[in-house]
Amino acid sequence: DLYPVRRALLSVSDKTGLIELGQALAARGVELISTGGTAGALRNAGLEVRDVSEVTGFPEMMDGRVKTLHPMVHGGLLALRDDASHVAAMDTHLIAPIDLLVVNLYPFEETVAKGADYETCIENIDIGGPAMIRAASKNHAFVNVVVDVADYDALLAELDANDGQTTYAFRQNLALTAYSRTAAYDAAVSAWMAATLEDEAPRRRAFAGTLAQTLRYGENPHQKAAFYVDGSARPGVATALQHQGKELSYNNINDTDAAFELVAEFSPEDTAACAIIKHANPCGVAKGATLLEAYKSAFDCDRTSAFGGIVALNKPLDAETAQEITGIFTEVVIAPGASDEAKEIFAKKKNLRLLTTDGLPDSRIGGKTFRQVSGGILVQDKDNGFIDLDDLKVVTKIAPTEDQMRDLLFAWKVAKHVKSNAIVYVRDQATVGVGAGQMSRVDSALIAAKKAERMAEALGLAKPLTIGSAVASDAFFPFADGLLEAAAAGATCVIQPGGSMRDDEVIAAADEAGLAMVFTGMRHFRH
Ligand code: 93A
Repeated sequence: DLYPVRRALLSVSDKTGLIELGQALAARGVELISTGGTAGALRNAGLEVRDVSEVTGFPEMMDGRVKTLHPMVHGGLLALRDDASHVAAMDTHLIAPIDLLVVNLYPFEETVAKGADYETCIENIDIGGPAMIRAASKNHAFVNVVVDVADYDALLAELDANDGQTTYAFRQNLALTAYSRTAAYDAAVSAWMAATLEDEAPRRRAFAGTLAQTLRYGENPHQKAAFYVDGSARPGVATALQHQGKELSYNNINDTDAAFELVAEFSPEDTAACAIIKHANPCGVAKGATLLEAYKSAFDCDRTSAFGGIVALNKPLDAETAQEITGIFTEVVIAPGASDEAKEIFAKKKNLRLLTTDGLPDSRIGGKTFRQVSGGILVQDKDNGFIDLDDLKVVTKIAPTEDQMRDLLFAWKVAKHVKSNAIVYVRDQATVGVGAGQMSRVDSALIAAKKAERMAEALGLAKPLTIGSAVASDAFFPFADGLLEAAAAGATCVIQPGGSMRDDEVIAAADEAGLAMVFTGMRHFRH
């Protein structure tokens, strides 16, 4: 299954490493064929190269839209070398076999990420490149196809190990990489068109990502895992810069994402905010006059759970906050920047990962979320739902005070990021109890209150902080029991979507318990 590489076609947009590769191939006696820009670069470096236009007998035309789309190229890539009729066809038409294809495509994803206009994006859809990649991949029995600069060295090593030939297994692996690349490329085009046309339902778009990182393992050590990125330039865990610490794990990436998306609900122009996440749920979220204050308040919500957590900040990490964070074991800190002093403090904690970004994610921005089920993928719009003061409807006899209203809105923003059923108690813009992921809303209310009781004991407080708190429920109370549980824990005001068949009962119970309650008209299930 060894097959020699005698002739190569190189056509690359990203010319990184091209000259070195061209030189290495030429030194191994490989004949080089190339498209305009690539040929020019090779020739400038003193290499001998044939132009594709000479091979095809056609000039590159229509602004380069048609350069390699020709039987002289595709015949050379697709011909079966061991099939008499294919060999006869090559002879008749003077088609020379191409044994190696090196292509990287027009930078479509980067062009979109830069926010280029429609025409520019269209021009950056590569046609000839994917056509050749797919042809060469199909014919991997004989042909090598390299689509990534990172694979140049492996190709040369393979040639050296096999006296100028490659093994079938090697070519097969290249073909897999190549098909993954063209699939991701077309998926990026599809996603861009869907976004451009604002296709309401995500019915027709394709999905794919590009492998960014092979992970040590998945949620558990016996599960293999990897991280794929969609190429968007959005600030977040996929684009963050890691300053120190071990490689992020599968769970770290998932939790860091949850933490950063949550803290991004709070504008840094307003005030500092901090979210601490465990297993994708917040165990403390707070605003504060400073990051330090916000972190301390968030930590005080549930100190037990915060151990080994992920901390997200909405402002650049400063030295004081960094110092405080190192007080307990934390897995990851993500922030839109960090001061040099803060970085120095963290440098002493080898296991702590620090990630910084160029800003916060835009919580109002659209997008899609995906979830795998047996036999399919569920796609939906990202939950970028947002409510304002004006959207709230007071349904009880008493209305919340201004301070209560502020805490209710804070609790609501947090509840959106808590797995359902979510119940969130808040005091002074800091969570004091979070009930997450229970199958019954009553249990979420109860668990959050219990945790607050335990924290009060730990902090040496006379009574739990849920007393006098604002409480949010991510979906309506189907019965009065959940609401009564919150009232028993000491909540004095409630925010919830409303819309239950028994809203009347729930409102009556609230009035009887002396609670102020507002309806949002919007639900934030998160499963
Ligand atoms: O416009 S194309 O889709 N038409 C083609 O026939 C074609 N063949 C190769 N683009 C085409 N390519 C692409 O040109 C390659 O995928 C590569 O990205 C680029 C290299 O062009 P140059 O060698 O002129 O820099």
